[in-house]
Amino acid sequence: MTQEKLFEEIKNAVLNMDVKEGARFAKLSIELNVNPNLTIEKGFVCGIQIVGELWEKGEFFIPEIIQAAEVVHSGIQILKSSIVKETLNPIGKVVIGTAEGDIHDIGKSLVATMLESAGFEIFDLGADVRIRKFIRKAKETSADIICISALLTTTMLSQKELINELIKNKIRDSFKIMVGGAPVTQDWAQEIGADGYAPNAMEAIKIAKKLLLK
Ligand code: B1M
Repeated sequence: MTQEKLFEEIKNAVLNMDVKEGARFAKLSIELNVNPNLTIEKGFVCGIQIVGELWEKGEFFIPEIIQAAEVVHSGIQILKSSIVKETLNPIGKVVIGTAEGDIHDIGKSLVATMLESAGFEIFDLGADVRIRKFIRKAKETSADIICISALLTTTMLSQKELINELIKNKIRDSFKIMVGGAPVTQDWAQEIGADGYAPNAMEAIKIAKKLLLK
């Protein structure tokens, strides 16, 4: 099977909300030695983006999107095992989660997986995470970076609140803050005083490495 055909089958599995097929093709991707990052991006992520477009057109509904997201999650979980880690010893510690009130976790999980593959130790708090929980975990683990993802224009505000809370507690300089998520921009990151912004998971690796040097 060609790579293109494989990616097409994966997109179809996401569109058909077929977890079994998604898993089967993720395993096939490993057997065929296809770059797992490419399979995630051009197969699973492309699939969920199309689902998003169909939702906007009113052709998909929430339960179907949840099921399609499940296909993406399980595919990424399988492919994660074949993403080669760059180093054995952690190069830095990252606390990551999705902002409070936001249950979108695919992008956040992808960023976590990529950072882990780049050698970061990851403390993934999941989705809908309270600011207090981010701060508690970052203190407890002596994290270098706190990564906060937001997919909704409403929950983006939590990124600003996190920074304000760190300032209020006089610990702003203890951690670097990286923000991301579909509605987030470089301008927003600057406006709220974040240390870094990444538009996608690959870029998140570059930015996180840069932040370690600062
Ligand atoms: Co929702 N949803 N959703 N949704 N959903 C969006 C985000 C939306 C854009 C759809 C639309 O209207 N076109 C829209 C947001 C509008 C807005 O605020 N601007 C929306 C809405 C409105 C909602 C609800 C309010 C709908 C409702 O109930 N009426 C509701 C909110 C629930 C909540 O959170 N409280 C809701 C619910 C859901 C589902 C549960 C059904 C499901 C989520 C399932 C899950 O994640 N487990 C869902 C989904 C799947 C989507 C879409 C279709 C896909 C999101 C996704 O996973 N993309 C999305 C439409 C779209 O994006 N086209 C949509 C793939 C993912 C890999 O991309 O997350 O952008 P992304 O991550 C990228 C980058 O952004 C970046 O790297 C990632 C990889 O490259 N990145 C970071 C992400 N985090 C980062 C952090 C970083 C750095 C980079 O550093 C910290």
